[in-house]
Amino acid sequence: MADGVGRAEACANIALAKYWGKSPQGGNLTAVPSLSLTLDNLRTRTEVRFSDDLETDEASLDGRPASGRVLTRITELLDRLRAAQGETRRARVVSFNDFPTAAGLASSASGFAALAMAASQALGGTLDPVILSSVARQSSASAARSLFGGFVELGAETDSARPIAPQDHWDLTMLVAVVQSGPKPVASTGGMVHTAATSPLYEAWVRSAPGMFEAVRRAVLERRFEDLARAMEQSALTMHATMLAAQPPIVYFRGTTVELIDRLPRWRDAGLPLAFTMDAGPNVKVLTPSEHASELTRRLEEFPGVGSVIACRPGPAARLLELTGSLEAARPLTEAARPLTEAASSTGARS
Ligand code: 2P0
Repeated sequence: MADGVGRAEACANIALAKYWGKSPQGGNLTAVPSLSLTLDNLRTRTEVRFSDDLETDEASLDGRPASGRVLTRITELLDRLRAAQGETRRARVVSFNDFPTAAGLASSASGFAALAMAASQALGGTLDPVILSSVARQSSASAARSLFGGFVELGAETDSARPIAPQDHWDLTMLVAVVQSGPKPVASTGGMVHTAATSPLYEAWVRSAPGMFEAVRRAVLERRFEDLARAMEQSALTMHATMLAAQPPIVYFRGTTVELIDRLPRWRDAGLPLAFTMDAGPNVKVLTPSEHASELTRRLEEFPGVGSVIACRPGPAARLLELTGSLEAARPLTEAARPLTEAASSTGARS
């Protein structure tokens, strides 16, 4: 029932096989396929409330009013859903991340996934994750993947993401080593356009990314950690090499980033299984079988220049939240609908 209000929660995801670059077809389709892991510990909660009293959409993100490009992107997503539902009211959006935003992890992926689900619920629209994945993708391609839990792929020039293995497929932990730094120097969208326009390596990236994606995909499905490490590190480093060759170059690395990616293979050679990746920022994300997570966390926390380490396990699909009480305290609807004892003891994948 649409009463003009919706609430949803979505987890961020980190790509194991990277996307970087838009398809020439437009529509924010991606030039290369990507494969991600949804992370349980980096969540966005969003409430959308349509109202006759508003003349424009309003949004507050982590307690601060949104404006400029951020607000425009929110309005554009709402416009697509309004058009589908014949809705004319404007909306008030309240959203917060349950991870430290100062860590530079504020993610458009979890944000637009939660927004798409909450807004669609508020309008009485679809809750089909395949359709919501397409809605979110048009705003931010990585957001398409956050509609689903576990391991998720988004094909090149493909409208929606799809899950390839559930949350409990493989007991891995992703450790986010937060490298202290200022704000992001180049936003992703602009960085991709600039890379495609000026990097002589871009064509080679678009040609080679599908092979790396296939290697990551196979390693995930067969749970072969060494193969996964090789393919995912090559994917991240080839992506960054392509940006480094742009004119002027896009450099997301900081000193600590370089020190870490030099040290990590030595820890691996000494017997600690790990695989690293990096996104459009200086933080290093390190994947490891969960039995090695505490040892690796200790080492990362002691590493000079690492401010903090956030440990994440494979996370669930985006889901609706109870509409009663505060947004912060609202339980996922899937849990609220079940007896408390069952919800508390459940560790399995959710649909
Ligand atoms: C990824 N990244 O596959 C890659 C790897 C960052 C590096 O997708 O322009 O916010 O909104 O579609 O999805 C981050 O870019 O970019 C991203 P848009 P998005 O996760």
